[in-house]
Amino acid sequence: MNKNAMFRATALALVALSATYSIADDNVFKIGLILPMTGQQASTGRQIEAAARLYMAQNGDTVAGKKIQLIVKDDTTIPDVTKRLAQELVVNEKVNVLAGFGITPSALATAPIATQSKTPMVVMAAATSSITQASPYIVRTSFTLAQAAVAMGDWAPKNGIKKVVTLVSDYGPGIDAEKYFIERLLLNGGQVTESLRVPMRSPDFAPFLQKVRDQKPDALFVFVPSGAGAAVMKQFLERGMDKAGIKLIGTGDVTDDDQLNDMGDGALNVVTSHHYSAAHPSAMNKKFVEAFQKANKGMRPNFMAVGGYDGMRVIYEALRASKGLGAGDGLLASMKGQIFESPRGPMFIDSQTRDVVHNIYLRKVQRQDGHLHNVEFEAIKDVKDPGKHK
Ligand code: VNL
Repeated sequence: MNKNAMFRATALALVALSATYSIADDNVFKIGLILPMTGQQASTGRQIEAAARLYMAQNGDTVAGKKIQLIVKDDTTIPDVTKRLAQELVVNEKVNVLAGFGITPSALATAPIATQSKTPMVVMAAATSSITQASPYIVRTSFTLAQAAVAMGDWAPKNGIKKVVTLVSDYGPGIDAEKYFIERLLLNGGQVTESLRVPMRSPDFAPFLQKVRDQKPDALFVFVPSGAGAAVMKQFLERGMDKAGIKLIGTGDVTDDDQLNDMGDGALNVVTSHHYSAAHPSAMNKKFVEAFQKANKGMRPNFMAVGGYDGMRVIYEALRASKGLGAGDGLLASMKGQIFESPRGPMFIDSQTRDVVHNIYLRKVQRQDGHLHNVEFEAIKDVKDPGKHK
């Protein structure tokens, strides 16, 4: 081999080596963000990715001397795919944190991987109470259906709604919403005449709504996951349920800010309970909404976006507090107990449960500056997940 060829061979070998080493580069901190970017819950992935990128654009991509690398993977809304991607991210990419998780089954499928690999797992969307108990490495920045549903179970009977039919998506969060809403409604002297469950995949609400119409309750309480609310609203109005005197109530998933403005005047005055509204009147939220819309062709952030934005905050500050030591247990310890202002209002991560504690608001759909918004009119402060004490 002549000198030149030898030099080239060495250089090539060095390139190959550095490619291998870059995977375990101590100066890089990797966040594996697994989201439904396609499939039924694609809007959730779109919102969370946009929020994570906004957080990075606003706060820089270097923390405690480490370069933050965001690796986004599409689980196509299929839990087995979420699990496989998490495994690959942990084993091949050596990610420091797993994050995202659009639906409960995806979060539950991944929990054992977080436990085995001691990788903190930040749940930014999924909202069944039991998720945080599936691994001691899980921290949640979204919300729980139990938190939101209890607030509605208190509000409705005090506001003339006594006889209710419930209609929920037939899986974890829907079953939590049903259970906690009913328990509270009954306690307050209300009555549930029927509890309906619709399949989570490709639901057809029409036959269920017909049944509700015939029963003429004071209200229909609904939980459907983010992205399905517009279909419920459309069929509710098409069947003239509102004209028959039946009110639509629910957790804020049904008047999702991602879709609300296109639902039309039929959505006016619908009351829901939730932790986030794009119309939340704080300076921080106004700034957040404006920056989010500017970076995303006018897209309005919804509660998923806020779960993603706050999840990034929890990760950044944990890395800062653990002085750049991005290893599992230290990072996890610095996630617990974080207390800060979110665009949703004040929030903290309960050190014991690793779950989010925040305000739940009662909101009514109204027109503000020409757009439909969930306008908050009452706040219940510092709500812990009621699902933890059962
Ligand atoms: C879940 C809960 C998903 C609430 C949602 O939208 C939601 C879940 C995708 O835990 O699967 O709005």
